[in-house]
Amino acid sequence: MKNFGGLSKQEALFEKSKFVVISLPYDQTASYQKGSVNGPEAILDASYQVELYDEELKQETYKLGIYTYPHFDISGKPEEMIEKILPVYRKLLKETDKVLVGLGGEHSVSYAPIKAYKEKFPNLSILHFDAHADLRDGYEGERFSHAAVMRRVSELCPITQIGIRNYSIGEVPLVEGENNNIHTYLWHEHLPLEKYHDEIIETLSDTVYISFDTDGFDPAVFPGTGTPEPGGLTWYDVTSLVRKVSKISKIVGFDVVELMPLPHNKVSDFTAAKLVYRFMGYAAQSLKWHI
Ligand SMILES: [Mn+2]
Repeated sequence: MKNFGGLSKQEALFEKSKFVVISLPYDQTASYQKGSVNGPEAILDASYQVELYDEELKQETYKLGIYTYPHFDISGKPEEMIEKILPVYRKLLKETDKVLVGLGGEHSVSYAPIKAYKEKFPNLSILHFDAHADLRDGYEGERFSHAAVMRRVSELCPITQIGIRNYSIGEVPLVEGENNNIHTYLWHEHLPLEKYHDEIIETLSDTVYISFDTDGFDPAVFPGTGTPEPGGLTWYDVTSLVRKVSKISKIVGFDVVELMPLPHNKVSDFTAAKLVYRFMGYAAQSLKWHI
């Protein structure tokens, strides 16, 4: 198995690493195109091409150590998948202060990490990037479907959604603010996004977990995803917001999900890998980890 960033064994020792990259390959409930099960491996592959000097943060984040967790089986029904991920996250969070980085896989894999994080950080809030609200109470009979994942998460802690431009009529009351735990910033009603940065940050607590569904990006920016949706975020829409968040709140963990690698176009794989590395940099700065 590959180490994130192509780091040497020495640079990727568990004991010395501030980051743990955890592959969550799963696409059991995907409703349109499957393939996100191959997302984690494609991100690890592409991470070899990411320059280790971060040009925006002007730092070599990898010097904090990035450990790549060994592959473990998460196949089965969503409830089984959750029960397989939970003990891994719980143990790491209990025994270390490392930032855990989940690589999806479809979005349903985010539930278990967030549940474990919430147990450690009672004040946790979620910054959620996505084209889809994912607020259904269930989908095709499955309560833990990718299309219901943020509904389940909102039962654990407050969520703030960015990039949303697709939801069903049943989700309208939630999107429009019926539930105090759910703050939805509809993409087409909040442009340019910079105008809303301060308001968005106000909705977050001092301890933030980022769940990043890559279909939040404009598909012109990021075509490799199973459920593409026109419109959406650019690279700088994302980085400028998260950079600001990192100056105010602690970013304690994150996941990047729903990459569906395309056979002849690596832009999405590389963008996901670079996003993961950039988010590590923001997390490090927010936690005042000095390199
Ligand atoms: Mn989505």
